[in-house]
Amino acid sequence: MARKFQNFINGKWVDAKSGKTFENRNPAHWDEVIGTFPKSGAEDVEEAVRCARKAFETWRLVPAPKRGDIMRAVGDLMVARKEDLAQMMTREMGKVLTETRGDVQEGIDTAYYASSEGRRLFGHTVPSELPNKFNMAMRVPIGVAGIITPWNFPMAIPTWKIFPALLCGNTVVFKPASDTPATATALVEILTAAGVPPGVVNIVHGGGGEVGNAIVGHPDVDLVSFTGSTLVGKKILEMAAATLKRVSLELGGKNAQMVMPDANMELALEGVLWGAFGTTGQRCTATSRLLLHEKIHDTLVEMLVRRVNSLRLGDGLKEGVDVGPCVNESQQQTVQSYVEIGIKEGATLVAGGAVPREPDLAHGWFYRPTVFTDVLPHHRIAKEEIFGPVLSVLKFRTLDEGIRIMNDTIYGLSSSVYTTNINDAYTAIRDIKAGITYINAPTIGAEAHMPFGGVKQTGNGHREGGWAVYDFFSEWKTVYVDYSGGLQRAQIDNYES
Ligand code: UN1
Repeated sequence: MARKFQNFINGKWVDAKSGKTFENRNPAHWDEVIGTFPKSGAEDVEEAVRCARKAFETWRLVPAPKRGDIMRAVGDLMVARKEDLAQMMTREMGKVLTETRGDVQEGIDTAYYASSEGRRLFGHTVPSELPNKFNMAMRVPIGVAGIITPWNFPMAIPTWKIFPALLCGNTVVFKPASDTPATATALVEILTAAGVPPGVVNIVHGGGGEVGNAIVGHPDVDLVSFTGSTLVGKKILEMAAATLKRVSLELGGKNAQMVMPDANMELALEGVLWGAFGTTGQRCTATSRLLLHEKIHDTLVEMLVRRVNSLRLGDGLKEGVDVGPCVNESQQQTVQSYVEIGIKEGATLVAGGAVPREPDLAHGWFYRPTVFTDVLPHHRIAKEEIFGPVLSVLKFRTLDEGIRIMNDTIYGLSSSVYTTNINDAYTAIRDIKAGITYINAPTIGAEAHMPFGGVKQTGNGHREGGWAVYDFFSEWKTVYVDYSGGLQRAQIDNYES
């Protein structure tokens, strides 16, 4: 019997007011139902926001170090449940167990970082221009945070947003992706077990059109943090303009790995295999373009094709599987349609390009790891985010040309250069337009204590991760204390002539 899941509002597990539900299935075996979840609507969001607003009045007054202690307990509980969370996540969205363990670990790292931030949350004290006057700026909580997250990092991404939001003293209304509601539910259970009081974290399951829109449109939601597609991100920003909410968007990518002729070829090969086909290519940091210098192009393509063809597809829970399924049928169809586009545009399909026919893969949304060569910068498969196991290989002749091709995209999340030439490495670091640049490492692999985010249409300038995310989830309060006993006029009394 599939488990029946519920929303969590004001410390209580409840059904959607409408009583409607939806199913969540295992993408590696779509006949396996993981659970039924409430198909919520605006009325459920209304209730959650009301309770979060009320809880804010007490949570904002809890000392930040105390909130940090709760975050440490959250981390400890995640450590204890790491394996069972990873197994649940693999069943729910398909990526292999080593990766879902990494996903949980990213959450653990984020919890411990948040815990220590409780004893920092630094502000500034700054000298006043007037005597006997004290100036400071401190971080204060903002209010109710709407958190809308994707399915590809079902644990890590919610923790990137929820932990700093809570640590800063905000309360949360959380809408996880409909493809990964069970992992999200486990996170809320852990937060509650660690001592987060009723109303401080609320989860409302359901679709973006109903639950997501209701959160973004709600006048009592003060900030929204969203990770997902650029298309939806733009709509969120438009909708949020009506109430002038603070919005953090982490959107699409068309990340490239560039290989110079002096690079270590084995290393570059390992890098692109991991970057392009890890998580079945379903990361916003995934490598979807491989830029090869003409001198090593043919050699590396040959090495690559051999290895891509030997990647083992399968249920991510099984030992020895390299690549899991796409998350759902529509994602698999998107991949197939881009393969057809690539062929039509004149690129050469050198690996994959099909749904596998093996009987043990017949009940999952699998797609063979795919490589195109002879891709040109104007091809759609060189420009558009596919979010699947498809790699486009392009050729360049000089470092400058490589960087130009690298930057020829509306996105700017992650980037990678393989070279042993330090001058080229630093030139690339300076000239690549992306939020993240790796040297001799793949485009994936961001660490939780570093800023994460992109430029151009990958986002709207905010960062997650590390110290930077605390800027988003707190507001500056500037304070002047005049202890001179008289009226002192800034800009005037010091400059009377
Ligand atoms: C994402 O794809 O949205 O750097 C996040 C990485 C991971 C996070 C990816 N640590 O690939």
